[in-house]
Formats: sequence, C-alpha cells, structure tokens
Amino acid sequence: MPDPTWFEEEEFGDVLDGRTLRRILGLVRPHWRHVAGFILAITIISILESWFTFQGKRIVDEVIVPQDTSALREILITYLIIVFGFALGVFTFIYLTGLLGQRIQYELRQRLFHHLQTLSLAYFDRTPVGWIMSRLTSDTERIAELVTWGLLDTTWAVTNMLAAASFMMIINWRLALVVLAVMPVLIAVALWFRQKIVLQFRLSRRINSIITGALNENITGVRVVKALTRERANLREFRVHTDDMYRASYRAHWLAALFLPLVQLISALALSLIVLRGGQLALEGALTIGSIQAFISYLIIMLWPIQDLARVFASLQQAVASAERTFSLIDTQPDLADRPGAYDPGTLKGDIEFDDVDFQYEPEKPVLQGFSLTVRQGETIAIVGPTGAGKTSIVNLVCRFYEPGGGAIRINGVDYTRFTMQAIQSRIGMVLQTPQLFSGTILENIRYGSLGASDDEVYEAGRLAGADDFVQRLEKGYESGVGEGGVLLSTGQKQLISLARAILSQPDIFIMDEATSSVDTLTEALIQQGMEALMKRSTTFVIAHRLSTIRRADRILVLQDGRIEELGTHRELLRRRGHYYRLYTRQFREQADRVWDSWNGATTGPALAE
Ligand code: M5T
Ligand code: MG
Repeated sequence: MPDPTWFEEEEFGDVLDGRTLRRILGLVRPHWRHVAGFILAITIISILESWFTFQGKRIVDEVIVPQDTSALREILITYLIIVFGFALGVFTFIYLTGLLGQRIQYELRQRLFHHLQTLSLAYFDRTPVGWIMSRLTSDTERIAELVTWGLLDTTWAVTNMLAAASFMMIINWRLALVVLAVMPVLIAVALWFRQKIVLQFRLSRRINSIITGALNENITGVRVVKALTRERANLREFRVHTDDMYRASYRAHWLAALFLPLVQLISALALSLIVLRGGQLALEGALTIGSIQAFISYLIIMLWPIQDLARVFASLQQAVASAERTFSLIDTQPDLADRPGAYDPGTLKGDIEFDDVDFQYEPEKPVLQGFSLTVRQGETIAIVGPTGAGKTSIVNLVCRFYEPGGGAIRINGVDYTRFTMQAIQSRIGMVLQTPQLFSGTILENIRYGSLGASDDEVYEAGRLAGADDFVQRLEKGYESGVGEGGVLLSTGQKQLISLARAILSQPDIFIMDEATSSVDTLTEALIQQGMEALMKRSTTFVIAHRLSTIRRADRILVLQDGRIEELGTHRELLRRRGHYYRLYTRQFREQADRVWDSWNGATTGPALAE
C-alpha cells in the first residue's frame, strides 16, 4: 500500500482559511434568497426581543410607579404585535434553515458521488474507503450545518447585541457606555477559550478519523482478521487510539466547563456596575427604576451570544476542516482522463498490441517492463503464471483501469489513449477474480451490463452463461436478491452471474480472471460452457488456473515477474519442454493443488484443481 499518512496530514488547515470560506459561501450563493430570508427573520426577531424588554420598562415607569392604567392598553397591544411577529419570525427561520441545509447537503453529495465516478482505480487504491465515506456523510452534514445554523447563530449574535445596545443607548447613553465597556473583556475571554477548545476538538477529530479508519478496516476485513487471529493485536492498537481520544476530549470538556463560570463572573461585574452607576443616576433623577431593570435584562440578552460564541466558533472550525477535506476530494483530478479530442472508434474489434509497455502501480516497483505482445482479433489467449506475476495487471491495462507508464497499447493500430474511456470500457466484458455484484436482484445484476436489454434477453444470457439452473432453483428465480455485494451467493454463482452480465453486453473484448478458489466441478463445467459463448465472438483474455481452460485457448502466455516466459499454442509449448510442459505433466502426475509451488522452486502459487 502507498504511504497511508498522506490523507491525515491535510486533515486540518488554518483556523479560518479565507479561500475555503469563500468556497463555502459559493455553495450558498445560488440560494441567496433563502439566506436573505432567514437573516431578515433573525434580525426582526432580535429587534422584537429588545423591544419586548423595552415594554417591560414602560410598564414599570408608566403604569406601576405612577399608579396610572391609561397606557396599559397600548402596551398590551404592542406586546401582542411583538409576540405575533416573533412567532412568524421563528417559523420562517427554522423552516428556511432546514430547507437550505438539506439542499446544500443534497447538492454536495451529488457532486461528490459524481466526481467519485470519474476517479481512477489508482485513487481508490491509495484512499481508504472510510475516508471517502466520511466525506460523503458526516462532512457534508457539517458543512450544511455551518452554512445554516452557523450563519444563523452568528447573525443572531450580532443583531441581538446591536439591538440591545441601541435600546440601551436610547434609554440612557451614559449608563449604556458603562455596560458596553465590559463587553470587549467578555469577548476577549470568549475568543481565548475558543482558541483552546477548538484546538482540543481538532485533536479529538483527528484521532476520531484514525479510529473510523481502523474500524472500517476491521469490519470489512473481519474474515481475514479472524483467520490471522489478529484480534488481540488489533484490540491493542485500537485501545491506544481510543485512549488518545479520551484524553483529548477530556481536556476539551474541562476547558468548556471552565468557560461558563468565568463568563458569569465577568457579567456579575457588569451587573454591579449597572447597579452602582444606575443607582447614582437614579438618585440624581436622571434614570427611572424601569430603566435600571431594563438594563439588567439587556445585559442578559447580550450575554447569550457571548456564551454561545465559543460553541459557534468550535463548530465553525470543524466545518471549515470538513469543507477543506471535502473540497480536496472535489479537487482531486482524475489521473486518468480522456485526452483532448478523444473519440469513440465505434468498435474495439481488431488486434490488440502491447508495444514495449512499462507499467507500475507505485514508483520504483515495476510490474511490467518492456512488455510486448500482439493478440489477434477474435483470439483467445490464456495467461498463466505464479501469483504476483502481473496477470491481473495486464488485463487492468487492457480495460484502461490504468494506463501504461511507457510504450503504448494499440487497438486496431490506434493508441487506445486516443479513444474515450467510455468507448473502451463499454465494449469490454469481464468476470473478475473476485466478482462484484451490487445489492439488487439477479435480474438487475445481469442487466447492469446493458441497461436496455429486455427481460427475455436477460434470461437468455443467464441460460448461455449456465446460470439458469441454479437461478431457477431459487425461490424467486431471477427476482431473488443477491445481498450487499452479492454476499448471499457463492463465488461460483457470482461468477456465473457476472458471466451472464458479460454475455448480455456483447463485448468486443472479453476478460476472465479465473478465481483460484476452486468451485465445484459442475459449476466449473458451467462456467466453461458460458465462456465458450463469449470466446467465439470476442477477443478473449483469460487468466487461467485450470488446465481445461488453458487447453481451450488459442495461445498460452506463461508469465513470470512481468516477463513473457513462454508464448505459443498448447502443442508448441509442450514440445518446448519448458515451464508449461513441466506444469502440464506435473498436473497429471500429481493431480496436486499446488503445482506452482515447485515452479523454479520458489513461489507458492494458486491451486490447480482438475
Ligand atoms: C502484480 C502489484 C502486486 C504484484 C504486482 C492488482 C495490483 C497489483 N499490484 C499492486 O501494487 N496494486 C494492484 O492494484 O503488482 O500483481 P498482479 O498483476 O495482481 O498479479 P497476478 O494477477 O499475476 O497475481 P494473482 O495472485 O492474481 O495470481 O507485485 O503486488
Ligand atoms: Mg490476479
């Protein structure tokens, strides 16, 4: 595997990276009407809130103190208007934020999923599935939260404070200035804590992503974990990570707990200032009792956002980090893409020529070097060789899942990089070493190869592939579900379905990576038969482990360490008395499973069952 740390390093960027924020805003821009709507709603709510408090002052000063009810009716009506407006505002902003959040999540996920389809296999080789999954799930959610609730909280904080400050200034500007002088101290404290808390949360998130990755690997690889009895060792590693996580979260919560009492202490200071200075002013006759009471209320109103600030900024920080990772995925250029001017040749019929091809998955680890081979149109070529020889790599290249690092692959004389990916991949049918099915019915899985096919054509393909027998025996026949990834079927059955899928798509090139795991002899015979149907019409590459398949091929390529060891027909190779001869005769002599074992005395290889 490539260096597994690259995706961790770029986990967290700067606290408030302007570029990322701009891109996040870019997501919101198309929905500016929604945003304007809820900002307006929030602003109105903030003003109403302060106005509400102001009515309280009026009750004290105009009704209770002078013992006069004449203003009461007007005050009550104002109250009603405020409450009604308030309800309307709350409804509007909750509705709009919810809607906006869903829209943005939907758009982001669509974009990410779409982009993933364009990325090459090499990308998936080096990127853990768990990492990609979190981008599509938790990160999109967090970004949506930021642009809705984050934006909302911030707007609310600002408008709330402005409204409260304005009303205080209106009531008594001298006392207002005293109260407002304390605010910067409060804000400074809040910001300092924000910094600290964010740092801890960041750390715990980083550890969390490591934990998610480990979990993912353990769950998807549960069979291997058990088979290799790695449980204990994995548990130990896991504990180290969870311990780190615990410590980081612990510190974050400790800081968070300290924050509130501190804010309350400073507010108590502000409160005593109001009482002190307010009392003085009241004695001078410059301030009413109602005003002092209102000031206390406004102070409380102004404190809400500040107490909230640390939380808002922590989530802002997280969301920015999420956005950075998500954008990094969106920005990943597919390393295989159609060249400018790429075209669809209409068919892939024609000779396939490997011309001096070099290939490697990772730098410095060449798999093929100077590999040359011409496969004629309609020919069936069997590739044999020990594990790791490069058999799968050759067919990966034919499918253009990867491209040669040097040299060229030509189809009908044309370098295949001049064709579109779609043109190539839509005309290749394949049955892979580990056949891949998708959750859905058998019918859907076969039709996957050619979406326009009728049900009858699907059944026919099933028959030709030899899948018909076992499918008919299933309770729901072709309508049976295969489970996630086809878990409900055996490997042999999955291969038959894949085969039917390939037959249905009528490919120009057919590729079969025969499974080393032995299927029962009946299934094997069925697979053979199904392959005949394809071999007749397509140029066929078959990575073979069974002599029955190998003998049926037009030519046999014996591959070792990415080099052509022998190449020729069955007869020719037998006559050469080389590797193939030894392989063949040994097979009969021993009927053994592990023929490649003794091949050059070194490798342990695939089973040769027959
Ligand atoms: C050839 C390496 C592998 C081996 C060499 C598919 C794949 C292979 N490799 C990678 O690094 N990344 C990959 O995605 O390339 O491997 P192969 O072509 O898979 O060999 P094979 O098909 O002949 O082997 P097998 O076991 O299927 O019979 O060094 O590590
Ligand atoms: Mg292979």
